[in-house]
Amino acid sequence: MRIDLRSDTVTRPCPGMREAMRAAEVGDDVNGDDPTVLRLQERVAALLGMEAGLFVPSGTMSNAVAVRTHTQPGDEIIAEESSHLYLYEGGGYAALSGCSIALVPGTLGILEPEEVKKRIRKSAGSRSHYPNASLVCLENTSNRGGGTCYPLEILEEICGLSKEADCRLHLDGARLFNAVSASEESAARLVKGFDSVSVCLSKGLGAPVGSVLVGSQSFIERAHRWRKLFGGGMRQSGILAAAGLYALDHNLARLREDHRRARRLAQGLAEIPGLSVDHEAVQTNMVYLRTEAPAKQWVDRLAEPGVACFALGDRLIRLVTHLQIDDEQIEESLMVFRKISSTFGE
Ligand code: TLP
Repeated sequence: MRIDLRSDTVTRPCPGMREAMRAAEVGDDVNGDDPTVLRLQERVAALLGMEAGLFVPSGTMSNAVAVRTHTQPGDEIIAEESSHLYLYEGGGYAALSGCSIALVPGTLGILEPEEVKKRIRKSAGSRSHYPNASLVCLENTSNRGGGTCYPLEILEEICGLSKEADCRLHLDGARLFNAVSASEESAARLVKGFDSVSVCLSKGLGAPVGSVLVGSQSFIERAHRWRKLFGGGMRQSGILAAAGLYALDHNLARLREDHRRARRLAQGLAEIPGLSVDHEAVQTNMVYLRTEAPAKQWVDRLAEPGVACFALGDRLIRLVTHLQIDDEQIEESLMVFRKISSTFGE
């Protein structure tokens, strides 16, 4: 595909990143002596104002390890109804942690504190009818919400009420740095009330593999055991961690370019007959596009001239900007969209 807008996961390591990987000093991380992995874990923990970090192979495993570490089988977790944890992680919370899930409807993926509070239920006081809600999971940015960001006050309110109800808080921050870039806040400020945070290196930051789970020292010590059980202990993983460190050095500040290009894409697409965009939702690097014709037909016709994107519903397409999409490709994809639009009239 010439212009790959399917996801920010599709980027390939640039020559500088590959060189950093080649030159990485490695050890055996299962034995805890890979210096590059240790550096990455410390760096991400410090960036997020947390005590410790754990390098894991994927965002999915990072969330699974967090849920398992925070909960007991029979507990309930609370999450937004279109969260990645619920929609796209194979039901891991049930299969790997034995938890049920209480789904809360959000607006553009963002939860209202009152709605979260209503869903928290405890076994005590219910004659043991209810499970124990013990973990609230938020996602920032919200992927299915459109790449939308939580306002800081809402985060603080949800963290406060969850703690009062004796629940732990986990943040799926696969795209936390997009939220940081779109706000005036530091990463540490945005995650302050959380007990654990998962950040992905292989989305907008452009590394080929890996996520880092951060939290308190004691949380990470317990999480270490579950990473091992889930098969996520890696050996000379400094090669991968080096890509993550390179990404943190080179690709954080440029996320705002992806956001600017997503806004340009949204604006251009909204002018094309048969397409509409909710501009309020275009806050970071994603554009969700409503189509009058079936989304699958759009995706198939766009593929021919080389524009790749995903249909995420009958009439819904997602486009994602990333570090291998430049201004020229945005203009070229708009041209292709215009051309395809005219084929629906025929
Ligand atoms: N999201 C992918 C697909 O799985 C949908 C994408 O293309 O957006 N949390 C969030 C919010 C995510 O968007 C993703 C990946 C993950 C976790 C999981 O990360 P990986 O793919 O590393 O397991």
